[in-house]
Amino acid sequence: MQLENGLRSAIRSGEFKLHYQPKMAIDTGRISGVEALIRWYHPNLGLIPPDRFIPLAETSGMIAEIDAWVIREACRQNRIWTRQGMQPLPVAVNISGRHFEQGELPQLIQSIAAETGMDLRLLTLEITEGIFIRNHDKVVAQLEALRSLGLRVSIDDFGTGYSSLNQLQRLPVDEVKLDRTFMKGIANDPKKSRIVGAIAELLRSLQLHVVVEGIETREDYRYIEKLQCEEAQGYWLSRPLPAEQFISFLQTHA
Ligand code: G
Ligand code: G
Ligand code: MN
Ligand code: NA
Repeated sequence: MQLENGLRSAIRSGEFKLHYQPKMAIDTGRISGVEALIRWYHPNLGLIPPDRFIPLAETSGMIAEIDAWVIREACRQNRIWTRQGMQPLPVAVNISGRHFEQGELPQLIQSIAAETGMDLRLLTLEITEGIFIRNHDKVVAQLEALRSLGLRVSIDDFGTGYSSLNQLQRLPVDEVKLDRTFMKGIANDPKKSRIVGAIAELLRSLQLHVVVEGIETREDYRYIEKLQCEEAQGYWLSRPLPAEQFISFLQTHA
């Protein structure tokens, strides 16, 4: 309850911050994009991770407001970086299934783009497989409306939920992020690595862009480098960083 009350004032009080985790293009080794991840700096409790407050925000009706803040902040930051002379960098944000179902995203994003000047071709929305269980037609229609704005849609945590590869073929999405549980210990587990290889190949045959998450070690990277995937993300490259540190990371990596 206390946390819930705090959540209500957190946006107004400026207690949320975005951290940024880079993604790397596997063919060139260059930084190809970034995922924005929310953090809550609570005045008394300190840093609260999203796992602890996003579910609460979903059940207490605050998730739409938080997601809107995240999208706006990510776009705002993206514009700042571009104005500072950085190469335009694609940015991905996580959208809660609860919020997605409310159906207001296309309008919201259009107004944020108008307000911030964001080029929507640089924006990716990460959604999870769960949203496809209910209201399939409505979900598909909304995805099409979103993609017609120029942005990209990605299925996050792929492989942990309910969508089958068969279903995936009918969904208007651009990208799939292979869940990090597939990567855990991959370098020492031939069976696991064959499974990941086969899934990546299938996704590829559906013309989907594949991101592998949870690359924690050089050995993990060595392994997935050989697969037919486009991008890698994980602690091996970098943890999620505050905006200022992210810029330094980019400068040293380039
Ligand atoms: O960043 P971290 O590993 O702590 O994220 C934990 C979970 O919280 C992940 O599933 C991630 O997708 C989710 N998450 C992180 N940032 C956001 C956000 O801005 N909005 C939503 N809806 N979920 C987020
Ligand atoms: O569900 P989603 O993919 O949005 O969650 C992203 C979260 O995963 C980030 O908040 C980040 O903290 C976490 N993460 C990113 N890279 C790694 C990694 O290499 N290993 C582990 N265990 N977690 C990671
Ligand atoms: Mn994500
Ligand atoms: Na994920």
